[in-house]
Amino acid sequence: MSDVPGVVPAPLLVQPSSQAPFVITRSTVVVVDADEDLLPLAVLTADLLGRVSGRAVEIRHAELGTPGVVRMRLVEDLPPGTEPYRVVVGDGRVLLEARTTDGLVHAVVTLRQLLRERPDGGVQVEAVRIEDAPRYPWRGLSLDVARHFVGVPDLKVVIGLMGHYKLNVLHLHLTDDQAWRIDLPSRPELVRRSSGHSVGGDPGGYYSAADWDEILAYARARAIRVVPEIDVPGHVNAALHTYGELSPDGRPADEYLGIEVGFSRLHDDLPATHAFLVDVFGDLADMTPGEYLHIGGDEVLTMADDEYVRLVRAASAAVTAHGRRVVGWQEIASVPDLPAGTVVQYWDTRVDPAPFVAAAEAGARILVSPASKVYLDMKYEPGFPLGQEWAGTIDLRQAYDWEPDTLVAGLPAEAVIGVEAGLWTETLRTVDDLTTMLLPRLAAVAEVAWSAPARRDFDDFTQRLRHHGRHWDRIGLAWHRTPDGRWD
Ligand code: TNX
Repeated sequence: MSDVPGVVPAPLLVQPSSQAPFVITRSTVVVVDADEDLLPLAVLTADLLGRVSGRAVEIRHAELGTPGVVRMRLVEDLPPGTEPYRVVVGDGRVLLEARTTDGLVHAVVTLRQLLRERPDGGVQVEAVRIEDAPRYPWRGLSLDVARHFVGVPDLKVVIGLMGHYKLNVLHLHLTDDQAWRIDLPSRPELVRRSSGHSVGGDPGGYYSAADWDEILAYARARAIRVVPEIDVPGHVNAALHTYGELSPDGRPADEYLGIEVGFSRLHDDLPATHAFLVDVFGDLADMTPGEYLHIGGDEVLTMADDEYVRLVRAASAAVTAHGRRVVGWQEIASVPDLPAGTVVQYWDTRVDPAPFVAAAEAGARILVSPASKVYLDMKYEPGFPLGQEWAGTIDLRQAYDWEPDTLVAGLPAEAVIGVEAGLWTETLRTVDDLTTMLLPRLAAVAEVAWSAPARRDFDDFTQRLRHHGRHWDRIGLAWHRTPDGRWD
């Protein structure tokens, strides 16, 4: 299959041609329709082409018949959905087409991956026609900013990588036992009292309302939606540390900076609990556009089933009251009558999936995040200096060679809405730590989520990925040269 222009995830159709390549020259311009929505993307593209070539690339509105043109436009003759796109390179020009700006973002990313340095130091793209569309509508990364805080500049690095691999959902795990990382207008005490540290006493932090807007906009410009998570009714020690009223003895819990799980919990019979749920999910809904809010629901090890059901229902009701859909970890599958359209996130490969399959059969949508394949905080190999090992080790091939549709026996394939990688940060302290765990495995997960099964082949993937290793080096990202890749 190796039509190696090095695009990851593999597009649906790649047709090299013998026409003249596109070469960035002094006369290269980006041409867009006079459509306000397209302008920011045209600016980004011109900037990118300018940076890689060392020449200033301008933007024009008129249709130019000259070579050296990157033409960007919205069209209708593509498969349905917001994401399909087309890239046509030949006769010294580039045509980028999609139905929506999100589709055009994907086209620009593909173009970026096609750029190659010429022996004379210039930059060019070989003639090719690419037609592409994703397999799944939800291609996510879940990032834990609670165990170790990830500040806005570092978060932008992660978002940039997601965009480069056409991932479209950033799921932020904003709260946990150790800390609360988002400032909510009705509950300012949460970050004031419970955001100061990270695991092991490392520095903490939180996102202000202005930070949050900046994150949303940065993601949006890269065709990425943000799904924030406030984890309840377990993983709540940070909230218990802020508010004594959330515990039966009325006393604030001690700060917790270890890495145990499952010990903290809300209490259904305390009135403060219900006011808390209404406020925090209400604020989160007000601050975040988009369809989904994540309520957590995982690893509540010290609560009777009936109380768990009541609390998950209360959190879900707080979300649906704002017209949003609920996302929750797989444990919520045990709750009868989840709201219509709820997304249940499969993660724990160690337990019996029967309740989970039953929820899917009853209409839940399933997001597939098997810890043993896509928890990218798992070590690459035994003895790796970063990460954990409770779900095993995950090398590049293991992150690549699996099938979302058939992973869980009995799961109806049409219930699967997508694939989400996870990055938990108990052991990850710096942006270099984050990118070392993400690269190259994030590219593997992205291909699982985007590319048609018939287009997937590990050997071909590592061939295409070779070029990406050079790119990560060039832009100074830390990454792991996995023995099962083919690096220079
Ligand atoms: C399980 S995955 C957790 C997290 C941990 C992670 C570490 C899930 C829903 N819960 O609380 O951080 O393992 O890999």
